[in-house]
Amino acid sequence: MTPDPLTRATQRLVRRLDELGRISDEPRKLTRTFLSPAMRRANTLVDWWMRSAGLRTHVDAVGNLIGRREGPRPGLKTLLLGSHLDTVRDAGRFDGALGVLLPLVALADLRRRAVALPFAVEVIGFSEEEGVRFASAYLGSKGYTGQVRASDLRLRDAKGVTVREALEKRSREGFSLPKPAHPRSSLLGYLEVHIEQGPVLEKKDLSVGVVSAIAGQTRGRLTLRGQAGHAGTTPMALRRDALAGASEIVLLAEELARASKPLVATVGTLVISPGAPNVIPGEITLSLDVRHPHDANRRAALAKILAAAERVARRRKLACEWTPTQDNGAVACSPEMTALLAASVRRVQKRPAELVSGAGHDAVVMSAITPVAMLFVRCRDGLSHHPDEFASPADIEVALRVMVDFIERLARKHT
Ligand code: HGY
Ligand code: MN
Ligand code: MN
Repeated sequence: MTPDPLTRATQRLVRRLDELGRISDEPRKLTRTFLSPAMRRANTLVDWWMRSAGLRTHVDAVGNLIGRREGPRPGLKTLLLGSHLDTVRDAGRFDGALGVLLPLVALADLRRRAVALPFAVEVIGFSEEEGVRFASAYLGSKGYTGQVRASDLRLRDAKGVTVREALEKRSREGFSLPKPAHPRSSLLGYLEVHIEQGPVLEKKDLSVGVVSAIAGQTRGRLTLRGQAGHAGTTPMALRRDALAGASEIVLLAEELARASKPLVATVGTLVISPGAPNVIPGEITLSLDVRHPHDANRRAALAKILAAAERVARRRKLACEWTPTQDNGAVACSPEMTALLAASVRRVQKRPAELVSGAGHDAVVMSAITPVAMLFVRCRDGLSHHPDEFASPADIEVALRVMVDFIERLARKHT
């Protein structure tokens, strides 16, 4: 018995996720960062898949890969689908990639069945969402929506290269701040499919759920400056050890977040200078990531953490400097689009589910130019930002069926 076309499409999609998941800047682990060689190779592969789904493709000024299928006549609105192609370090193969590749097989199925869509469709593979290289997320979708600021262009990576230099290097005709890809009036909305990266759908034993809102997040760098010195000859009482101070602050941030659910606070990177076993650390830069569904709570928590850091620094005679690199308010998904998506979930999965996203997504940035909706897909143990990240073919097939149903439902609404 020949398998159902969407079951076959899911098998193709899973093979493509595996193939894309092998394109990395690092051996034996998946890492693809902004404008890297692996990102260029990933764009080349996904470009081919976009074109084989009948889309016309181009890469924009900030490296986003865009595939477009025009509507039956000029002047029709555009439905935007997509997610990001960059990854964190030692990543899983579903975060971002699923939301770029799944729409391609959905559009291929609609084309196979000659389903007429009374709108254009654009699938976007954003070039940078994770904020790994420049510690500030969403450079891809900010470029697509005309929200890149001059301050973004001044951010420097670990080698001291600025965003502007990185962008100018890739485009022969120089770089200017990109305008929005589309005016708000020309857009129907943006739908992003993404793994949940959390435990809720697994607990409810559901394949998919719709997202009601995306938590706000603040990221930045906290630099502590003390005094480097000889590990063997400097008495403990005379030390101004920046790493010891930073360690206190990491635990204070964790303690405060544990006491203020659903606040989360994370120190993900620590740069130690001079960084030798027999030298007292003179300078530390730690990254701080603070998130909460309500902006006032996030801002209050950040202020508390920074005040505690100041107290530790004063007691240890350290200089303390905070440099914010990102600040995004919480975003509510479009009730209209989400209701339409929930109707598709009910038809395919029979049981709806609605959840808040603790993770940030390109939908946060896209909400500035158009209504947004998100479909979450169950991932094993809620694990993500880890090579063992996994979404099952059965759950991916449910998400594919929901997306196809959603697009047809939207088409009927606009016919
Ligand atoms: O960090 C995040 O929330 C997302 O995975 N970029
Ligand atoms: Mn991620
Ligand atoms: Mn993601």
